[in-house]
Amino acid sequence: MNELPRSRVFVSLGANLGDRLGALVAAREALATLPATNVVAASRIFETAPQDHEKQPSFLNQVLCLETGLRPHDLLAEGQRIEGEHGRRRGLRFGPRSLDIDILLFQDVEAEEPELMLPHPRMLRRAFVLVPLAEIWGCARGMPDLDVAAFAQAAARDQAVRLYDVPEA
Ligand code: PH2
Ligand code: MG
Ligand code: MG
Repeated sequence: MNELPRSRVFVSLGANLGDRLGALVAAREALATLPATNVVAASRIFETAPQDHEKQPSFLNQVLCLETGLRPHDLLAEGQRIEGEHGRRRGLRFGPRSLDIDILLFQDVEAEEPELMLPHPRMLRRAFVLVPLAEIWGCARGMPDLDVAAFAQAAARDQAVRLYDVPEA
């Protein structure tokens, strides 16, 4: 069967409940095994102060660059399935979560639907997205021409983001 041409996609991972590091590692492995999908690059992992709803534990965050033949809604559904398999319960908006997988940018796609907005509407004001995204922005193809490094620097001035020291396995 002929495969669809693959698109580059940036995805953000976040967790602030339970085994945060385990959830990020498992999410990356699960995304890498989706049909017609591979991980092109992974940022380092950052420990970040909670945004939008501040009374909750700190997060671990990471951004991945994927290449996928899946369509945006299919990737969204797969991400939600993986969240569910890692104990995600739908609760408070912006509240604590065992695993969050958000599509940030999808090559050559803009979407304005309640369940899928692309580019992600809040990404440019979130240091926990921008700082890891800036590390792997070299993978961008068919994305808006943004100075991600400058946005990351500006956001990181008032939002705490620090490199997370991943323990040796
Ligand atoms: N996710 C949210 C709300 N606030 N804050 C940080 N630091 N990291 C997140 O991933 C995060 C957040 C809603 O998805
Ligand atoms: Mg989110
Ligand atoms: Mg989400």
